[in-house]
Amino acid sequence: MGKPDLQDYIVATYLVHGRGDFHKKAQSIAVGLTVGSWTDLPAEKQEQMKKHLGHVVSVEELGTDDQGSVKALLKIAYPVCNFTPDIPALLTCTFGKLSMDGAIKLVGLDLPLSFTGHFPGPKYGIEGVRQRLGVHGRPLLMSIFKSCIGYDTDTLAEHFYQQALGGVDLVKDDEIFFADTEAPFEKRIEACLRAAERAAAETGKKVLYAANLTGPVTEIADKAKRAVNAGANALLLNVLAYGYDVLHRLAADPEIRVPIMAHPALAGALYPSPQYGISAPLVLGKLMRLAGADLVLYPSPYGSVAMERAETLAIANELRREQAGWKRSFPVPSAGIHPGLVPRLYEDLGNDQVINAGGGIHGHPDGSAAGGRAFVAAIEAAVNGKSLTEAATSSPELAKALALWGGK
Ligand code: 1AE
Repeated sequence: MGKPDLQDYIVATYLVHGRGDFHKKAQSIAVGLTVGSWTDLPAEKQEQMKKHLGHVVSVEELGTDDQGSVKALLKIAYPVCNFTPDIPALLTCTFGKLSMDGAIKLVGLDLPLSFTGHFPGPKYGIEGVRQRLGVHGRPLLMSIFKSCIGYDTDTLAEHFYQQALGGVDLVKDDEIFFADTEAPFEKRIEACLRAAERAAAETGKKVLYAANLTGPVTEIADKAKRAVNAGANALLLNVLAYGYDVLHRLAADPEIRVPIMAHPALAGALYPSPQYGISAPLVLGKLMRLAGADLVLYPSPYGSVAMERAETLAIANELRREQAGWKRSFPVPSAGIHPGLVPRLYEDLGNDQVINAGGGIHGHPDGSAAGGRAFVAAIEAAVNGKSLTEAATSSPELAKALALWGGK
């Protein structure tokens, strides 16, 4: 059978390790994940099933690993007509059962317009979030609420005020904030937005608040709409715990008129193995944007939950690459970020990123507002090509942060 025209196929790339016949393996995937069996089918049935049959695009051996296993890249093309236009179908039909079949990792998904055209992508993206804040020409700064659980609404609103006073652009709930009876969701949103206005009267700056969207999946869209009606200006979702399709449906809903931030919780169960799982640029880059995340958190190469620099750049590339009809998503390198790391983050990603910190803001010796100011000074220095040491001469907050955490 001749090579198919790939514009109506989804092409999955797998990294496999083993000692067997990779061509046979590739052929069994192409058939097994599509029509089930081929050569045993009578000619008439083959004709009927032809449009659903998968094809091997290529098999490339890459050499031998330390354990003597041969590595290979297999590319398999799956007909778009086998998929419903959603991420559960995409993942199940390209890697569902296969993910449990030995040393195999999904490392690429080339998606044709006949599939991606059904996905609206991010509703706001980088430009939409910038417009909402009125901030252009520099990285944004986000602070993470730390210690949310067990605090009442007034206390959290005061914490919000301190963070906003420091000059951050966004504040997000901690992703573990589910049990919020002391600070119920809508009341907390209203209180934090009042705190944002109080801070804005002093700083002149707008701040977005991403409240953590929690609860049963059957109620989550209604809850998001209630949040919007209560004045919410952003939302946070633990996408992998809920499933990409939940994000997709929230992002596609015209009544949910706020940017959605994707938290990477659970991603470590998927990407770190060199032999198994799904690659980080797919899990946290391509699929998050496909599902409609406006901002995506992921581990930075320099902080406490380190990820390979090349992988982090590949994630950012997936989030920001030009793609017809889709807005670009903000990369948010996170975890253990402090002001001393700002020059490296800036060198890697430039202006279109969100610099995000929890401990690096709240752990400042003079408190959260001072922590924010230290970051503001570090970002301003990076944008203007100044060293942190030079910037610290006019920012006592930055000087104290550098003394505590290091950085030049
Ligand atoms: C990669 C996710 C980072 C995150 O969610 C988080 O809470 C970071 O906190 P810090 O900045 O490490 O204190």
